[in-house]
Amino acid sequence: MNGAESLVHTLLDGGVEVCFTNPGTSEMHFVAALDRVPGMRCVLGLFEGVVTGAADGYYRMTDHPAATLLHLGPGLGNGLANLHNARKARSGIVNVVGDHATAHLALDAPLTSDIAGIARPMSHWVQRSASADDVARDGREAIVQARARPSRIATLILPADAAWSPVTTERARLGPVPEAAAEPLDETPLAAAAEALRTDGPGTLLLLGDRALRERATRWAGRIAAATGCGVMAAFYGARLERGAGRVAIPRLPYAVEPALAALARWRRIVLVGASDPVAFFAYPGKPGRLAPPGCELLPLATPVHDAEATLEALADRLGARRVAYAGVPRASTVTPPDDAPLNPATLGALLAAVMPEGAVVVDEAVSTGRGFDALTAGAAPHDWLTGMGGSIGFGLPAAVGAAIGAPGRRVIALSGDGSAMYTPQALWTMARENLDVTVVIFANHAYQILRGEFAGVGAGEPGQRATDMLVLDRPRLDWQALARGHGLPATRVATPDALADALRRSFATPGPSLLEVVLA
Ligand SMILES: Cc1ncc(C[n+]2csc(CCOP(=O)(O)OP(=O)(O)O)c2C)c(N)n1
Repeated sequence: MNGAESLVHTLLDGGVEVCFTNPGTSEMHFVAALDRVPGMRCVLGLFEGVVTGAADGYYRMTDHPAATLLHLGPGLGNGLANLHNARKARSGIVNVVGDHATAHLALDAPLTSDIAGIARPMSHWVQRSASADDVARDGREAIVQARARPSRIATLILPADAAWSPVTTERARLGPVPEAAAEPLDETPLAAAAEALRTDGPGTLLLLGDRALRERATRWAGRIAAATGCGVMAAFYGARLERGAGRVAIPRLPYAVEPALAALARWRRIVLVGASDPVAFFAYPGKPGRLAPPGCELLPLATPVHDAEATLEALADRLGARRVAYAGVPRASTVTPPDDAPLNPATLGALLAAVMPEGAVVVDEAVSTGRGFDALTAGAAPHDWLTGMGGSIGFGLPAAVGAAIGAPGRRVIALSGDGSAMYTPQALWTMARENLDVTVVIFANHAYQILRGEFAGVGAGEPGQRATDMLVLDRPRLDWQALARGHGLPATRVATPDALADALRRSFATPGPSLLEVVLA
């Protein structure tokens, strides 16, 4: 057995069963090992941002890390933006990054670079295997890191000679990696949260993030709210929010500063469960960075090291709310907007809520078009909602690839601005190659629309011609039908509600991927 085969065995033994890859010469022995060691699902991405974003989407749906295979420093560098998003989402990933054979490093060949230096800002753990004999130990530690609680990004640098040399010890395989346990809950914050809710429920907000956004946790939050009159909200970004008709209403904190301030203005205290002190995305002249009102008390109850569901259950118990009934969100109308209605964020949200199939996984990179979707889709058939946690666009299409692989049998709906989709359009090819059940909806407004608002918001005034040219995507217009077909996907262009509803329903009923271009301007 060589080092590469030892690593593939180690990954499989550790429960890492999917590898998103974009290899080069230094990774050829790892690629060969994928042939010789059965069991790994290997998925090729044609750009490293697809590979890392897919690993994020896969983790979000499975709570299990995938591996990535990346080509030295430049390959890893191409994947960093989506590793940043994955890190913010607390998605566990094992990156395997090939490197030159150790003796070759001294020659400073063209692809030589500081791989560990490139890896470190987006990795919690970085290790270079010194020899084939070390690969199993290092690989196992990478998996332990990726399966920690909260999960971590582990980057294992695999020199070509460590991959191709035979393993000379007995330690080529090290066996399974146990599931990391949550940290036990502290009594003091639990008692403080219970006391606050008991004495001033209507002045208290439960702000949920991380795993507190899963349905079972939200049910406890719903019971606590029903018993105490407290509010329940989700942080603006959530790795996976399980929501929809019949489930507890969990409105998301708005993105923009003024509506976010307004949403939080009335609370005297905020109990944080998997969420952190809410802050604005950016600084704006004259606006606060922290969103909680002055004087509002913050009560941190559980962080991602804790079990959010057990925390909320314990809190419900203290409040005598174990058996309290809560009202689920009523089912949204299944009637789509009339065909003569304009396609705008309001009609698009209502239409989506009307036709979304039960069990759908929505990957939301709809940016300005999707701003109102939260309220409008709250009563859609039960579904999961994934957002790009790190604010780095180009997350949506790759994450949809990983989500579809992690949740087979469920329809993935990737909602994307046209600007965002152009960062990682190669994901479309992987959807076609793997025949993934993904419906890609491109909101073609031919602009970086959100930045037009941000331009004014930061006090930059009115954009002139040169500034405007940096914010619009005209000259030429992108042809999404041609782009989709070029990547192997059937595509439709729609400009009216009926056409969109028909195209969505057809796509949901047809196995495999398709792309709908929604013409908004
Ligand atoms: C990696 C990265 N580069 C640039 C940005 C800045 N940025 C934020 S939104 C945006 C434009 C999004 O355009 P689009 O997806 O078409 O959505 P729209 O704003 O038109 O709704 C840009 C460039 C970013 N967030 N991440």
